[in-house]
Amino acid sequence: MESKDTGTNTSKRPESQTLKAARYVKAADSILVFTGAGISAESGIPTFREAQSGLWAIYNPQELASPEGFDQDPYQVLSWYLWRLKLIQNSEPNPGHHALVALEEYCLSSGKDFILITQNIDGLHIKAGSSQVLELHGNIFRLRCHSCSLPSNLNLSNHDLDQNLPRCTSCSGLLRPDVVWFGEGLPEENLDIAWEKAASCDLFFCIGTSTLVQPAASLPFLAVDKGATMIEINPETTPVSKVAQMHVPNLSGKFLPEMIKAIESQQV
Ligand code: BJW
Ligand code: ZN
Repeated sequence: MESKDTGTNTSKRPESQTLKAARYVKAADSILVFTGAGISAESGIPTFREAQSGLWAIYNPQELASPEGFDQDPYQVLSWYLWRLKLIQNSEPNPGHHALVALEEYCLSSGKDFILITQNIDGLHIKAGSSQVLELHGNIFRLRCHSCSLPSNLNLSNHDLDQNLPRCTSCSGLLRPDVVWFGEGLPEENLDIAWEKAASCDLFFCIGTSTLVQPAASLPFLAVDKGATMIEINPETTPVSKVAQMHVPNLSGKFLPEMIKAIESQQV
């Protein structure tokens, strides 16, 4: 059985994690990249569960990210999303996002299957230029009706919430961000594709996610059960660390560009 690489092995001249990951990429036929809030942290967007800096350390998820919270105080929820939307609009993709664009280009030009599945709602993968992106928790730039689900083309950042709350043109219901809150189902078609890709990939990158939120958190475990190699990139350990062939205890914006350099330099 292959030994596990935790990034802390200091024995004689171990192969660097960068080269090892690059080798895994070259050997794979089908690569799935799964990202969470950590990949956008270096763009200045707060994560959720990190002590001190995570959003849930300051804000109550039941009040701000649940249908019940919205029903109780839609102004408060929309104001919070407007604040986050403005933060995201003023953010740029970081070297981690850009490296994943390069990884996609490398995979597609070498005939490998590639998909990027993200839990993030910030759209930064697409802004960076990734094209095979599946958003599991929606997108903060879209609004939809909380009553009839009709998509709206109204832009929340142009709306003055103190004047009135945005409403559906069809049923007059309140508009809300098109994101997945606690207790809500994920977009079914995307989830189906995600299950299928996780079950069939041979290399799975789990990047910047605590893997605590279901059902998305089951994807890496499904992939490992079906025989995929798991590379986790996260400064902290998570439930996935135990089943990963490699846990890279580094920032994604540092490690991923180095890995791409190794792939492109033909060192491996
Ligand atoms: C770095 C880094 C750097 C930092 N580089 N790394 C089974 C068991 C238990 C509970 C449940 C269950 N099934 C369902 C539930 C309930 C619930 C759930 O999972 N709760 C748990 C928290 C206990 N799940 C749900 O409610 C889901 N719905 C559902 O299942 O409904 C059932 C249903 C089915 C059919 C019909 C109807 C209903 C929905 C979950 C929706 C989650 N929504 C949110 C908010 C989205 C909108 C918004 O952004 O406002 O999604 S919550 C939040 O968590 C957000 C994220 O996408 C998600 C995951 O967070 P993520 O990305 O992992 O972030 P963090 O902060 O947790 O971790 C960041 C990591 O990055 C850390 O590890 C850092 O170390 C690392 N990091 N800097 C690399 N530079
Ligand atoms: Zn409506």
